[in-house]
Amino acid sequence: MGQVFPSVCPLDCPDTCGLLVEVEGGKVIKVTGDPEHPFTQGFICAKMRHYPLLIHSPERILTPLKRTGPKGSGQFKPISWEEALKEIACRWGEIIDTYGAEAILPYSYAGVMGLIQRNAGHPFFHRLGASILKRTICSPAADAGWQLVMGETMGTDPETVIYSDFIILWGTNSVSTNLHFASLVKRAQHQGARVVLIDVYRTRTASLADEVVLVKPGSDAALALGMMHVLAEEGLVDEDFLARYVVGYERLKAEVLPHFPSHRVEELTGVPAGRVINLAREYGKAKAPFIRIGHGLSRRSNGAMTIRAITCLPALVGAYRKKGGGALQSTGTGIAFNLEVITRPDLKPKPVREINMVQLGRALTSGLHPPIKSLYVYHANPAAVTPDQNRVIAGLSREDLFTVVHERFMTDTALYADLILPATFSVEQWDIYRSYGHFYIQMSRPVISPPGQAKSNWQTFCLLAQELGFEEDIFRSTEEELIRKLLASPTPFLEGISYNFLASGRPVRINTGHLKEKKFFTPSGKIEIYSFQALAKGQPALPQYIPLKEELKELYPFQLITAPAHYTLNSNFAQLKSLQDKEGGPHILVNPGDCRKKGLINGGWAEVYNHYGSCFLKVVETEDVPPGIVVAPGVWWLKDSPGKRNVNTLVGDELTDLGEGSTFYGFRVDLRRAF
Ligand SMILES: Nc1nc2c(c(=O)[nH]1)N[C@H]1C(S)=C(S)[C@@H](COP(=O)(O)OP(=O)(O)OC[C@H]3O[C@@H](n4cnc5c(=O)[nH]c(N)nc54)[C@H](O)[C@@H]3O)O[C@H]1N2
Ligand SMILES: Nc1nc2c(c(=O)[nH]1)N[C@H]1C(S)=C(S)[C@@H](COP(=O)(O)OP(=O)(O)OC[C@H]3O[C@@H](n4cnc5c(=O)[nH]c(N)nc54)[C@H](O)[C@@H]3O)O[C@H]1N2
Ligand SMILES: [Mo]
Repeated sequence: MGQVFPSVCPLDCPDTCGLLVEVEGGKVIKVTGDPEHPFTQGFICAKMRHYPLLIHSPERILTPLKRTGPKGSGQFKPISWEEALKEIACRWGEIIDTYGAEAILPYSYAGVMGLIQRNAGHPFFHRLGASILKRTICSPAADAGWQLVMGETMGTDPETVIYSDFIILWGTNSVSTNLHFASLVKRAQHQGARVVLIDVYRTRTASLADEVVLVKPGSDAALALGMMHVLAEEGLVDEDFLARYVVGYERLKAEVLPHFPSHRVEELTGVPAGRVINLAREYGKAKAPFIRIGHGLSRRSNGAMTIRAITCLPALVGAYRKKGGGALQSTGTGIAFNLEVITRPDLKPKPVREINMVQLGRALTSGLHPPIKSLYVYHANPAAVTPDQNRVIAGLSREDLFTVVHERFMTDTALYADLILPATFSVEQWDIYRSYGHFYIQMSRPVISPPGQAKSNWQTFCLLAQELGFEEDIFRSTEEELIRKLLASPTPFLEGISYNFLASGRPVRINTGHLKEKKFFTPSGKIEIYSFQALAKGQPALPQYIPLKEELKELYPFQLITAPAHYTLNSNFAQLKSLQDKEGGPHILVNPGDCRKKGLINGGWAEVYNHYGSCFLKVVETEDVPPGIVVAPGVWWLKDSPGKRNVNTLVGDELTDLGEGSTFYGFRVDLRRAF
């Protein structure tokens, strides 16, 4: 038995699990859940049980590498950190002299979610004056939709769901993507709660639900408005709550809801009128209804509006004043920290341009002024995860683009680097974590030494700052000092939470007591069904149903759902053979009738294509997916995909109605039998 240390899961997942890491002979031999973590309660997902295999993988990059062959060929030679840093400084110096610092673009997202390592590049790139990356790939439309109704109000505490008697999982495959919440939902169910899943196909979470409601993709706002219509017609609203805490209900009732009688909702959503009525009645009559809102349904052209409409439902029935009632899209605990202590926007020499990460391919291949001449990628894998993959790869292939990738593995993105810098794992670095799916924060320290010459994001940016002669103190701070600084700039949420307690590695709940006096953090102090903020943003003042664009229906008859996979997390873990086998490798779920129509064979391969590109996926025939919809779970490595492209070749870089977010779920495809 080795020594056991507390740690935190660094992955981009709402659960942010408390871990126990067993170390023997300088190696992590086992990762389990920390039973003392109040939310994650001692169990972890199948993915993280495989963490030691990744940490000690023979595939890890251990030294800086310099490209010796064509881009993408994977030919590199080891060099020293000194050489690598000198080359970066020299190339950037030339680029800045000719084009200015905005010709340099950082690209990072969610490889590590700790506040220090995740934001480590911000002060550096601000100081450099580089272009700013709009980090919009995941949830900005969902956030914007929530925000119009609820402002800065935090989501309902997920731990209270055990007191709910009626739970809607709306566009969230919790059993795969929010496991610990799913477990609380099960507990509520054992105590008598009814659980309804609203999705576009039968996900793993369907097995947890008492009822599965399948909607036409992108039609959820119509369902939400249809439910509100029933609530209003049948007097199932909480008049007292509406009068005290809500703005705009009367106008919604008069101007919008009459357009959503159940028979029309049936046409729009595919949900039989009777079920719409029943769902609304059950919701309206529940003692404490809870809605868990996923991000998936926001990754569409009408995504923010969809979330906005759903977010109005709890207001009608006064769910927020019932223990166990409410709604959760994200806990919104970001406001607990004064993050600018780390990100340091004040270091910017002047205002700089912003580039949307969803449109990386476009940015690298179209005539921007100045052009992007250098890309610095850290804890992200754009070649695999970003929309419009063909254009992303065309951009990454540019001989004149100086690309640096800070990575742990030879990812699809690293293959296109001029220089690769070796990166660490969470168990080799300091950090402090918050969660978007619960209210605990937790610190983690290194429990093993990094192998080879691997360095953390923060250490690497400090070295780069030194090389470029940046004098600011922050670039001489250690990670531990930064955590102290973050905690020394407290917000009411951190009151009474000391560095010393956190340093023990235990999770602590942020304080939310002070929120009690003021309930809703919107401009009016009330829940805003009618929203002046929306008007100011060019949106309708009241929630509406905005249909998806259907122009290409004739050409491409299938709606493609690029859902998260159960055994991988974005592109993480997808390199492990054991998990590949469990998940089934790159595949697509197709309704049996559609298989017949298209001559596809269960277990055979299909070429899936549209005007963006094509990729090959193994056909899995299943009744779980309705006709006209195909589901391609996971982000598979291009290396492991026939044709060296994955499903993101089929996804365009169009943006959402608000928030400039990705529209991963918004594309149509056709399929043909391949081999
Ligand atoms: N088809 C499809 N595409 C998707 C999605 C989908 O469900 N389907 N999901 C989308 C969503 S929601 C998101 S959030 C994005 C995620 O996009 P990304 O965050 O870019 O995706 P990851 O696959 O997590 O890649 C993270 C990389 O960071 C590396 N890494 C981990 N820790 C560290 C570290 O400490 N330092 C450094 N330097 N590197 C580190 C890992 O090895 C990994 O290669 O993908 C999006 N793309
Ligand atoms: N195992 C695993 N866990 C993960 C991830 C992963 O890749 N794998 N990714 C992590 C990340 S980065 C994120 S952002 C979160 C992902 O969190 P979410 O984006 O909330 O992902 P899901 O929980 O899968 O929710 C997406 C669901 O939306 C459904 N959906 C799509 N379109 C519609 C629609 O129009 N209407 C309705 N009602 N449903 C629709 C999809 O079928 C899918 O089941 O999970 C995190 N956790
Ligand atoms: Mo995400």
